[in-house]
Amino acid sequence: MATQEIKNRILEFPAAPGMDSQEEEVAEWIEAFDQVVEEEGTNRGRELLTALIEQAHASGIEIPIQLNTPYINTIPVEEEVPYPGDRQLERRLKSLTRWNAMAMVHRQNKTDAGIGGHISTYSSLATLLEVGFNHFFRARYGDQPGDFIYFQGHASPGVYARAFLLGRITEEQVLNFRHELRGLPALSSYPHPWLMPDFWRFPTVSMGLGPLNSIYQARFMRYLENRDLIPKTPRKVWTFVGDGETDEPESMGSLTLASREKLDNLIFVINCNLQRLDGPVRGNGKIIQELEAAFRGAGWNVIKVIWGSDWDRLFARDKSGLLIKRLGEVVDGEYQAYKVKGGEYIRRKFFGKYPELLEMVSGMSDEELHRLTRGGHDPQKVYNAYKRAVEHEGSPTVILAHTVKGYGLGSAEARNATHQEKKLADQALTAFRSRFEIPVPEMAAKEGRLYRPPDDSPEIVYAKKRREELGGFLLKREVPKSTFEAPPLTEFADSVAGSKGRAVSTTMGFVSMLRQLMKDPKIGKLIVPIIPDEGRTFGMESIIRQVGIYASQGQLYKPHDQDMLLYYREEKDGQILEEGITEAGAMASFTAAGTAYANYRVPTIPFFTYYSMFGFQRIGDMVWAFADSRGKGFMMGGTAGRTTLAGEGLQHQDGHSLVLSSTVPTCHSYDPAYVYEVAVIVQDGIRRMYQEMEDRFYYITLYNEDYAMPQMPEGCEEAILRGLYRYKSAPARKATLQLFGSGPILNEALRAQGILAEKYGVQADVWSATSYNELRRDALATERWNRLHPAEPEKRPYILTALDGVEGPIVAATDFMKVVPDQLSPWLGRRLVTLGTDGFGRSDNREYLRRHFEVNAESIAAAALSRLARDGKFDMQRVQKAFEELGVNSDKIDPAIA
Ligand SMILES: Cc1ncc(C[n+]2csc(CCOP(=O)(O)OP(=O)(O)O)c2C)c(N)n1
Ligand SMILES: [Mg+2]
Repeated sequence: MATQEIKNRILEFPAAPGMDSQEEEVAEWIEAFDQVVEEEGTNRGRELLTALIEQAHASGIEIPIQLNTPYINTIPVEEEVPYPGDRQLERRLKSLTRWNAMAMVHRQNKTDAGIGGHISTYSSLATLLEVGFNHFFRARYGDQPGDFIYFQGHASPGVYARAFLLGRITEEQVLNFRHELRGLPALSSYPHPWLMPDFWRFPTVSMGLGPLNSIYQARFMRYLENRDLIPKTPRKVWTFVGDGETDEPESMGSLTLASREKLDNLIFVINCNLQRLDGPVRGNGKIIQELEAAFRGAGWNVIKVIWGSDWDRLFARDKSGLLIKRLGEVVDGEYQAYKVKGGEYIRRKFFGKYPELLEMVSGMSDEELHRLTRGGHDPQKVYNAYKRAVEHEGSPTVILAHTVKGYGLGSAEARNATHQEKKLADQALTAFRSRFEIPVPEMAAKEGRLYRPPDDSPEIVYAKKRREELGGFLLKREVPKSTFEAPPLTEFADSVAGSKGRAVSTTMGFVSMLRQLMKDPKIGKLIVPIIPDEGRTFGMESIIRQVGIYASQGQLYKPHDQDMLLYYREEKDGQILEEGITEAGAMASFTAAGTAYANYRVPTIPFFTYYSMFGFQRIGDMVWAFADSRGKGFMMGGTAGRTTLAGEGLQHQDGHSLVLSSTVPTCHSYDPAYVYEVAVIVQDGIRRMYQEMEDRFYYITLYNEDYAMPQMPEGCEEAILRGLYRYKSAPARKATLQLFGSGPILNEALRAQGILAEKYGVQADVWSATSYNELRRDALATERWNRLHPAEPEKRPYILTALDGVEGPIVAATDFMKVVPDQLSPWLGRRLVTLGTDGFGRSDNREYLRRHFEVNAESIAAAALSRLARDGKFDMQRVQKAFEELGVNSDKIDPAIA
């Protein structure tokens, strides 16, 4: 029948000039081809066609690229295997899961209006998940964790409902779905490892992050295998994606990585219910065909599961290919309307277009036509697709499953508004109850009473047995006890000792530290350096030489620079993940590596080093999900600072990533000035994250300005970690002014200290402010404690104890926005004067940039004198003159708006 369709298509072209008809000629060719296939098999047919196509290309004939197949199932019915499970019991389980999922959301919205939840997404997904749970999703491979499943976030009620049926979660939890703050066991709205750390692994509800993260997860799995950090297993990553979700660039942006890396451990299942939130995904087109072409073009194995088994009888009678032609003509908006409008409409509008088709269904009732199943709701079709996907080798697989949104929800089925549906009308509830045979009395059904059959009921016994055979409960996140020992600070002796007068940058200092860490016999292997094509920017060539870039196929060419010491080395067991120009991809790798301690029981320590401007503001949502995942590791924002990165200008100069990073609760942000500070933060970070198993991660700025790195002053480690320490006191501790500096601007503060003392007789202390964010968090926590314990003696935040006995105003200068030091305003009040780099960057050198943004030593000194004068501590006349001497122009445009 497919042949007939091809013939029809060819015949749509006009006959060639001078020819009576194309029909005869075409028929001859097709006959000959059919004969070859019949006698010598499909492979021979493929070879012949390929040879013909090549010949056509060689002759300069343009052939349109054909990435689509007809709008039917990829797997022909003749090639299907029978369903291995008990269809009846599985249907029963699915019905009960459907009921409990719906009842959970319905109930909660009846008792607490507006609490939300979703019922239509899971109802379209039920069969796709159920077949997986009963036959495919393994919970373990020997002593290795099992398959990873990225669920569609909005389908969580269904996942909970099934876990409830199997006794994995309690009724109390289900009754407290979305009631997390009542001191009772509860369920979070969506998959959140932060909120349910022993249940969920992957936060997926922000659309697009699941698909992207899962591709890199599958790749990271191979990385760990190729580096012998885990044994090779047939483990799979399954990713359930909404068809609307594929609109997100993140969903489709990295498809070619998966095929390039031959990730046959990756299976996408796209729930093509043809709808998103507001309406149809492609009302005027066909999302399944669009995705087929995109995925096939990207090198994926595509399996379409469009029609259920009840269509097979019709296809068998479709001798002319007309039914397939008709299926191909209809757009998604129509398919959606068919489900809403029912059998009579389908007969008239779909089959009625051609008398031959109308005749084909003349023996079927309207009810039967309406019930004709879509592939994603047919366990037989779904099973076969999954089986093929699991057995497929050499490329990732996508299953495009045609489903109905709100399946079984009566009048809500396939309607545009169904996504927002939280409760059903009484009549719809009782209809649901009858359709799925739920043994709950009618009155109780209307309230949304849950139903769980006894443990010894055949369906529960069956479900548990299936899970046992697949290694146990799937929804389990376990963190092994840590045996990790962090290296002591002495391992970073070189960094602590300073650069002995040599001018280096904190970036260079960090790279040496990383090199050192990777040599550590115990933890060296666990370090995962990740770079989005910025290795050379950060001077990481030496690391490339030392540990190699991970390349799953090794290095298939001789690099042109092989004779050089620092050549571009790629290795099958290379340690560096050089991601190419994709911060999002690199962040996805960071996420896989930063959660490996739980997901693979291997505590890999990722260092994601990137251009700081293209970090938080570009991939902030992924960072949020990383924190939710309880991710660990170091984000290293290279080339930080609005005035330190010279020349590059407005779109490169970062003066705000520290503001953005401060919003992530588990992110600890630091802005170090000297290499020893970086060393102290990294050493302690490794200890806290991997030895003490704290759920936290780090954002550390790195700069490219070279200057002499001093030796670490004795005993300042704790103060560095807390965020502030006095780096250089005024002589004889007689300071009447305090200067805070961070990053390279600390040097400007030191220069200002000299200017103020020498020219204006003002003595100042200089402090290194390594983290305003840590200081603020400590102060907030202390303040809260004081508020809640009014009868107890007040505690003092670290910022105030650090400043005990310290005189005068504070001028804080930073290469970031003023709001960064301003975080301390509640505790320092008018004492604090802030200088920062608010506004758009410019292309110029550091001297001009710092003058423009008023963070150079002269501006710091002027700001200090101005404040002292206003406080009556310095002669006002003298300040005017000082401004002139310092080159400070009072009428200059404000850089914040320039
Ligand atoms: C980044 C992001 N934007 C918007 C939303 C809000 N949202 C939740 S579900 C949804 C529609 C999902 O449609 P689809 O992917 O087709 O899933 P379905 O429910 O149809 O299975 C939207 C827009 C979100 N969760 N994440
Ligand atoms: Mg959808």
